[in-house]
Amino acid sequence: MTTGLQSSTGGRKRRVMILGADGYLGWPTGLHFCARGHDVMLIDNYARRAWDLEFSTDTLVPILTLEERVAAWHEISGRIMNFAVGDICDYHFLYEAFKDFKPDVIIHYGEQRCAPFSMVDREHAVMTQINNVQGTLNILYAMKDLTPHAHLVKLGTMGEYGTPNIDIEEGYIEITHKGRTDVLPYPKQPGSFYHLSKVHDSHNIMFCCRIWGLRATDLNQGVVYGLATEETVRDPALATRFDYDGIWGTCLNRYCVQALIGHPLTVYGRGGQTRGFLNIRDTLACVELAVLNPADPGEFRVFNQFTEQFSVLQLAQMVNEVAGKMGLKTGIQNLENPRIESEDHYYNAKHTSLIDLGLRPHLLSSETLENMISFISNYKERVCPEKILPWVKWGETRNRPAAAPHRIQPGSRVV
Ligand code: NAD
Ligand code: USQ
Repeated sequence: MTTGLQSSTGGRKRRVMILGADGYLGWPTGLHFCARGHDVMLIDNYARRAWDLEFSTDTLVPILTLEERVAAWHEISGRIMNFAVGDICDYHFLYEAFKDFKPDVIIHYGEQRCAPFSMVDREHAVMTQINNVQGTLNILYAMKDLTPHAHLVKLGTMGEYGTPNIDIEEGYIEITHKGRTDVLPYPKQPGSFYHLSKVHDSHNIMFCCRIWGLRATDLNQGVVYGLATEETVRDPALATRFDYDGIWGTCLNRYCVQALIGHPLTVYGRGGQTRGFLNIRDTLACVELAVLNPADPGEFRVFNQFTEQFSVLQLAQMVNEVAGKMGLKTGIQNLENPRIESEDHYYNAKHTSLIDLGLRPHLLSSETLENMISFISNYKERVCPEKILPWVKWGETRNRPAAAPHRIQPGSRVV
């Protein structure tokens, strides 16, 4: 609840710069912070919209440009957000944005975030790692040069850890080796060139905290689901993007769209792959908690940001059951797994730091799934069934574009 500036900003109004603000999570985060009285600056280069054009994918829920969304928000709420369209890999652009806005918090979502897209071929792997690593390095340099006391809140991923056969800790693990003990970064075994880019970022940020005294929180987030936040539901003009295709869509969001159109739910392999998941509302709450409780100067803090863990088969079973109750005929299909990953493994990841700071999770329930499916049913006619099956195969990524068998012309729609 926003009950006034003093309480809604946690006692201190922040100057919050959001990088990647045109994306699934960046846009609702901008609305969330602006609605709570903070000064907000949105930055994005629309890279994601360009990447969609490449294989003719599109958000299920239509979205306006940043300029139009910011104008709509102003009309609806009376509040103003600053925005700039530009590339964070362009240091001159980023430096000027930092100099003008002087953020005291930088929330960094602005990366190529998709594992299959990074595994299409050499070109996509290189692009992903250059975009992500260079962008983050530029932010670190801009912070050092212009805002050394600011707090970087960086979106990392649970996938940095992979699926080790021991409990996953929050960033660090105490190790005793040959009689000596130290607390060291938790070992990383990521599963795609995208996930690897996040590991490279973590190392670079940790190094800059150590040598320059910067402060940073790495939020190792699990897979996010849902699309309704307190602000996005206020008007269709405030909606955020929603991916469901075989490249960009994440599993639970995909299952809901598949259920809606009666497509068998696409479980890859045996479906024992277990991951951390969280509702999009909890992404916003976690990021806000990190912002209001900053890391200390020189500290590289790591939180595991998810609220529950499920196997992908368990999720499909839950969606199948809810869909059945809603009168939708779907079913579950175990597809040949396009990825190289364990399908049956131990998984127990710690995630208490954000709970200790006050997070009250929105846990997954039948009602959540029913609400999601009902909401997206407004856009059923925009679903392209040809886009659902995955086609990027980890074992076949090579030095030339992979075939895209389900490619169709931009703008085509199957009702
Ligand atoms: P998204 O693709 O919807 O949004 C990312 C945005 O960043 C896009 O709008 C894109 O145009 C922008 N961007 C990319 N490179 C840029 C650059 N060089 N300069 C300026 N803008 C740039 O992704 P999302 O789902 O909102 O994810 C946001 C962040 O959260 C990512 O870093 C992702 O790795 C992380 N994350 C996402 C999830 C999830 O389930 N969606 C889970 C864990 C972590
Ligand atoms: N999967 C299926 N069926 C599908 C889609 C996916 O079984 O239709 C499986 C995948 O094989 C994988 C798991 O579901 O085992 C998760 O895949 P995903 O596509 O839902 O998510 P992932 O590729 O891991 O990436 C997403 C976001 C990424 C974020 C990551 C968090 O795109 O930005 O970093 O979730 S995490 O998984 O914790 O690393």
